Amino acid sequence: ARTPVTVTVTGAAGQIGYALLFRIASGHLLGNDVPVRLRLLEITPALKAAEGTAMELDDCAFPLLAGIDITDDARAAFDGVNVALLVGARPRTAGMERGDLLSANGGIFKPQGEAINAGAADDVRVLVVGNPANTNALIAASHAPDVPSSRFTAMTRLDHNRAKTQLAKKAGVTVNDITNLTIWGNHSATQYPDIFNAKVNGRNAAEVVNDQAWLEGDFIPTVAKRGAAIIEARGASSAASAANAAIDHVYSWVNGTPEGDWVSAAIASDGSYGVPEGIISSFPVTSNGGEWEVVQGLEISDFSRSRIDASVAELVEERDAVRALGLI
Ligand code: NAX
Repeated sequence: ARTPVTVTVTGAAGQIGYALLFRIASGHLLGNDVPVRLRLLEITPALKAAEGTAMELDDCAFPLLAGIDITDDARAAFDGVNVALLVGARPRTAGMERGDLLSANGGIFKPQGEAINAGAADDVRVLVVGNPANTNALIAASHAPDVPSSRFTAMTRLDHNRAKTQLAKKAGVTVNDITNLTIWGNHSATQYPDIFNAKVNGRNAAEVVNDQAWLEGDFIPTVAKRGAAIIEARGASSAASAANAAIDHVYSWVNGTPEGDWVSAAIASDGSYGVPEGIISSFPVTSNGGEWEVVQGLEISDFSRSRIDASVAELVEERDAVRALGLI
């Protein structure tokens, strides 16, 4: 039998954790033949709730679930970790300044980066879901100097999946007919969903749709503000769809992307497309052999250029702010 893969989930007692853990344990994260050992990291007051979730996981009798450990100690949680899903974060509350938000998250992602550096397995892959995801990933990565920076990523796959469905609806097709979509930049309201390089049944999506007013007035804001629309409708933020996107991200990373298509993920920039080196920005990416690679040579129109630049500028500002706070 295969050695179980150790998967650590932070914020395991939260609502994304609740939607995520059962899918990991049932084989959706890595494959239906890969046993997993779960490590749940929570803050002390939430340990009891995490234990409740673990009881339910036990009660599923998942054949692939080799064990569950629950802890409030980051060192224990990341010891030997192969896949780390950093979901727990400090949300912005009313009246909170950006500096306070970044500091509070620095207090979470700095020690977690250090713990990953100290104990993770050589093949560790990290996905940050907790917001501000791109910058939290940058903080964690900068405290893990022994781990290649390419192993720290942030999630824009939910934005990617949202864009896919919106484009499919507009084009009157299903998501199976949509390929080559890209989310560029930050996982925030400035993100840029790019349909100019996307395809609908192999045809250029922007030409198929041919509706710039829809693109600017409907598509881009609908994708960028979808999180707020979910909160408005559901009375709670996206959870199952966020968990699903985290599953998609790791599955693509580990098992590869289909020939001829790509996905979106926020990874450390190598300077491609003029994005400053080192910031964690969303790109069109393929995965082959377990490593993300930025898709090169795409044509970037003036419209796309200005949108990408605006989102990247926001990421540069966030990086400068966490640098000024001594968090990286
Ligand atoms: P919840 O508030 O339901 O759960 C968060 C959990 O994290 C809580 O149980 C809390 O105790 C735990 N936690 C806090 N600090 C921790 C620490 N230092 N170590 C371990 N656990 C800690 O939030 P939920 O709805 O699950 O969302 C989690 C995060 O995902 C939020 O930051 C949210 O903004 C972010 N999201 C990111 C998305 C993305 O696309 N990148 C989309 C969905 C979601 O909004």
